[in-house]
Amino acid sequence: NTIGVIFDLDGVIVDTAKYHYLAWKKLADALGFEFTEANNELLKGVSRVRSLEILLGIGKVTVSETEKQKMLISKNEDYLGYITKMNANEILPGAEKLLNTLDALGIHYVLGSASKNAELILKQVNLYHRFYGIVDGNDVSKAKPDPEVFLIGAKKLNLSPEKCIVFEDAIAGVEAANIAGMTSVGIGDKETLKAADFNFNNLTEIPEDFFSKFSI
Ligand code: B16
Ligand code: MG
Repeated sequence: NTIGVIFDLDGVIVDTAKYHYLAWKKLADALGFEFTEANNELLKGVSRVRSLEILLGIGKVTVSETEKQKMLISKNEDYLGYITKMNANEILPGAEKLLNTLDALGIHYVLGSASKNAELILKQVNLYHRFYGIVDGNDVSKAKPDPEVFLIGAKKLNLSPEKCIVFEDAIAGVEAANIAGMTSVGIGDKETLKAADFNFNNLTEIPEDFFSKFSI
């Protein structure tokens, strides 16, 4: 095929942001400061380590490197407690239909996520086998907005970047797709994601013939 698709995971295929929030909030509670859902927006699409730095910044807390490592481990354990209970009911509306459309058109799709738990999450919701490839937080050294994750995705698809269409819910992710020279589709608030080439509130809004405007 001459075009390919790269999907972000959290916020596009599933809503794991709510579980990240609960796990980070537990840490903030233990450290004695407030961590709101609005604060949590700042962590979307951002790597685990960077998320902790942002969180500690919000609480104006300074900790040693060893403590940071312990916090990252315990946060992830709490987070895993939530995601190991996930099932296919948590796939976001429109996602499966969109994958079916791509399958019918013979368009390959890969995952391009910052999460080191991406494989587990996709397996939990029974979508893992459908992806042509997975690029996640274990494969990259530079976080979004660096385009690394999507450029590796393009390699997996065996396509040049301009033939790739990226679905993203985070500002940093849209930016990464744009820097990579790919078509960016923002999923979520249009104003927040105004840098995207196309905008939709969610995947149910993607027209059936959306991919016909790209040369297939
Ligand atoms: P983990 P995405 C991102 O997933 C999340 O949006 C972000 O909030 C999280 O910190 C990051 O994954 C790392 O996740 O702790 O599981 O490695 O949106 O890039 O699919
Ligand atoms: Mg995301």
